[in-house]
Amino acid sequence: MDMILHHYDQSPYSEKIRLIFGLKNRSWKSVIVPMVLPKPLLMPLTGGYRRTPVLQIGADVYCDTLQITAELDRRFPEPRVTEASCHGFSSILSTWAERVLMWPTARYVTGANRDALPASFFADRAAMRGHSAPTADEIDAGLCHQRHHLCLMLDWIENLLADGRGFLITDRPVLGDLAVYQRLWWLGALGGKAADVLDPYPHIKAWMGRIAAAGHGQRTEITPETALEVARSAEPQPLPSGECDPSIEIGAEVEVVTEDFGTDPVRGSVIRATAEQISIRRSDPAVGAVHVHFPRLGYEVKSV
Ligand SMILES: N[C@@H](CCC(=O)N[C@@H](CS)C(=O)NCC(=O)O)C(=O)O
Repeated sequence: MDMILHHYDQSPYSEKIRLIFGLKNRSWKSVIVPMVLPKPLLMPLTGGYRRTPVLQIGADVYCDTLQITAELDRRFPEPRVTEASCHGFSSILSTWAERVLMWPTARYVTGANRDALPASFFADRAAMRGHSAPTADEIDAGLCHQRHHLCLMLDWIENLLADGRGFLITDRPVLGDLAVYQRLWWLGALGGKAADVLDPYPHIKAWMGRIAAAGHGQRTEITPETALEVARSAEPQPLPSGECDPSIEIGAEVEVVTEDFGTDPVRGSVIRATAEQISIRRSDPAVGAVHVHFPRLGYEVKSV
């Protein structure tokens, strides 16, 4: 069954998944989603989850790049991105990249390129986090501070690579590399006005070139309507066996909610819960029954 990535080209988290398609040399279908709400042709699949990207395989919907990565490694184990032998450090680095390095990269790249973004971008992202939208003057005033913090962290990455290693953790790119990479790749995206921040970092630039060499696999565009039709005419696939988390009852009605922001809950009945993943069943007139899969890390499961 085809893999359908709901994404947009400028999305750094999506770039991580596009690179995993490249590393695994896979063919995939691309559906472009809007950068800001509303996303009426995505919601029937996810039930309210608005973040980017989302992977759809038939009537199975994978939310969050952690879950997408785990699923791609399960289906196509060679080469593994969540390599067991370095999973600890790789996960620590990935979590640091996407929860700490995340902020100065996001604020600097969007601030420096504010003219290249849709007019509603800052209001949309502020609302997603429960804030009011910053003014253009506030954005400009913060740029120097964000760049300074970003450079402190770039120094650490440059230092890691200065011993001549090819990749951050092992002899090939794994999850931790891809998570750091997606943050830094974004510096060159949008209008390109943040790209020069990498100029003093030759080791980082060379490492980024080695990762980019994976490419994106074979991509074909399809419409969002076609993706909905694919879900409607498919059945969710049987779930892999694994040790279940006894604290979550199968069949229970729950809401899965992101812990950070973009917190629209996704409601459904539990079909599988392990220490690392939760899958719920829900239905929507546009797609019929779908299984929606989330990682446990970063998500709360609430009984309703
Ligand atoms: N933890 C999520 C974070 C994804 C994320 O924050 N993506 C950004 C875009 S790169 C986003 O969702 N922005 C809001 C949107 O696209 O609606 C993941 O790993 O997939």
